[in-house]
Amino acid sequence: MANIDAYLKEKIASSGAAYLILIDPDKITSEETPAFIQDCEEAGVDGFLIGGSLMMHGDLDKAISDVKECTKLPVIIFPGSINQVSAKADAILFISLISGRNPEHLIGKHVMAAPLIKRYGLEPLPTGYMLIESGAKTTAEYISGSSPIPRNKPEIAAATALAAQFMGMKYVYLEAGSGAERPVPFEMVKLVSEMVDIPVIAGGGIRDAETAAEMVRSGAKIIVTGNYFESPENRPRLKEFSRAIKGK
Ligand code: 1GP
Repeated sequence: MANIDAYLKEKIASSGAAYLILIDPDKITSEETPAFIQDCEEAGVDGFLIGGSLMMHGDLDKAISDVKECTKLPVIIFPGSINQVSAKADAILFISLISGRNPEHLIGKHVMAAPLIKRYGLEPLPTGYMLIESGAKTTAEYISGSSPIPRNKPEIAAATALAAQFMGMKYVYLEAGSGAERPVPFEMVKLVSEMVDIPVIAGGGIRDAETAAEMVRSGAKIIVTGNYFESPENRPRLKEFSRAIKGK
């Protein structure tokens, strides 16, 4: 699919918010993929993020091909590391870990990845990525070796997001971490959304439709869920999440 940035912004304009499902290649098999993608499509999901902080045995290329075989919805890489650049996706979140102060995650990895992204013809989506304290230490925090923004300091998140916008980033991502005990506080989503003009993405620890809806009411424009729908018994609720996010 061409121009994923325009696609996402059109979805946000028409529905108020977009809904992306995070697929962790470690957590789904090729056999399970078609039924899951079909459920997502029927529920009105707008696209897929694919990647993970840690990839134990999953094959990113294969996982992307599996998804793309079943859908025309965009597949966007959410890279956990420099190894997660694949020509098979439509786009890649070009993330800078702006909550941290580790130069490798602010520019180092990017220098290594940029030529590859160009060669593969992947659309980069420049994204200011912020880890937000969410209870227990998350994989993203541990792997990146950076501390999250304290959850009771929304003003730090807002100032950081504004700096990202001024640097030209197109999205800002408030991340509680996959499987987080607590999602990003609504108050923080609200303050950040009021501060910036670029779309705010919220994810991590969202396990019910009402939380997703409240994220959107607080100003988030893209909602991401991963873990919750990895369990097949939760999938009948996909539609409820999607409707809540789109304010229906
Ligand atoms: C997306 O990493 C999250 O930002 C996904 O989090 O797996 O907790 O939904 P969950």
